[in-house]
Amino acid sequence: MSDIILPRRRLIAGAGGLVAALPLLSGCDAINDAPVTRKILSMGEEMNRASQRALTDRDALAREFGRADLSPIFRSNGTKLPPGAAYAGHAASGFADWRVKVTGLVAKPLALSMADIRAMPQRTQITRHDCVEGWSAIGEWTGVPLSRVLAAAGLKDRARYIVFRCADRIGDADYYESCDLVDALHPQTILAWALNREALPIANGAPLRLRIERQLGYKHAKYLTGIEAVASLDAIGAGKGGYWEDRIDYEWYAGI
Ligand SMILES: Nc1nc2c(c(=O)[nH]1)N[C@H]1C(S)=C(S)[C@@H](COP(=O)(O)O)O[C@H]1N2
Ligand SMILES: [Mo]
Repeated sequence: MSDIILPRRRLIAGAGGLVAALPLLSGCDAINDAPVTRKILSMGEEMNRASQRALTDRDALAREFGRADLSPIFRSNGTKLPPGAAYAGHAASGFADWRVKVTGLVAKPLALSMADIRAMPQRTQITRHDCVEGWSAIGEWTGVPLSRVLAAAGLKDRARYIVFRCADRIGDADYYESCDLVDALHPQTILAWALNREALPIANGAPLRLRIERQLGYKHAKYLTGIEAVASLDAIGAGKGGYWEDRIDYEWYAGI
């Protein structure tokens, strides 16, 4: 069994706080010899294989495209301009005073300016955005990997989910989203400030939006104001992990 457990341990260690969440079978006890135990262990082994496959798949990269594939126009959906004087003021001053707060289960809470974010290591990726409403678009995104921001803040062991807070309100509630640490630490999960090598347009989430490339469009929170590490989503919004998840039957894990 060690050939199964060891890669899982490595993978899980890479995800930091996930370590305690996933049970590992120990394969070296004397009781292994009892036939019933052996049967149960081999069932566990199959489950290990299945969960390893699932985790490995979730680590895979989303397809990346070339510049020739870029959509001529990257349309906007949902909020196109957050209402209110506060956002208008930020937009008028080029988001010079915009801060993205990193809070919750972190060793060192942060309040990052756009200059701070641009000074961190960057990643550029050309990916396809898929909206459940039935459209797709290919865009080139540049931003800081979320893993870098979380590393700078220092995730505490109890952190299991990352909540994304947004500046816009739809109807009676603020837009928000969340993901687990597999997606939060995925190399293509970035906080993007540029679309097609230009400053992110307001309609697409200026000054900063999430790109979480293995999931559907509504997970890609725009107008980011906060990033919060939590142990549970129960007390956030209505507890289903996102604005649309709380209201209609959109899946929390919207994998593509
Ligand atoms: N803050 C915020 N983020 C949001 C939304 C929104 O209304 N508000 N809409 C979501 C949906 S449904 C989609 S498809 C994408 C659209 O991104 P775009 O406007 O850049 O096309 O943003 C997502 N993120
Ligand atoms: Mo969407």
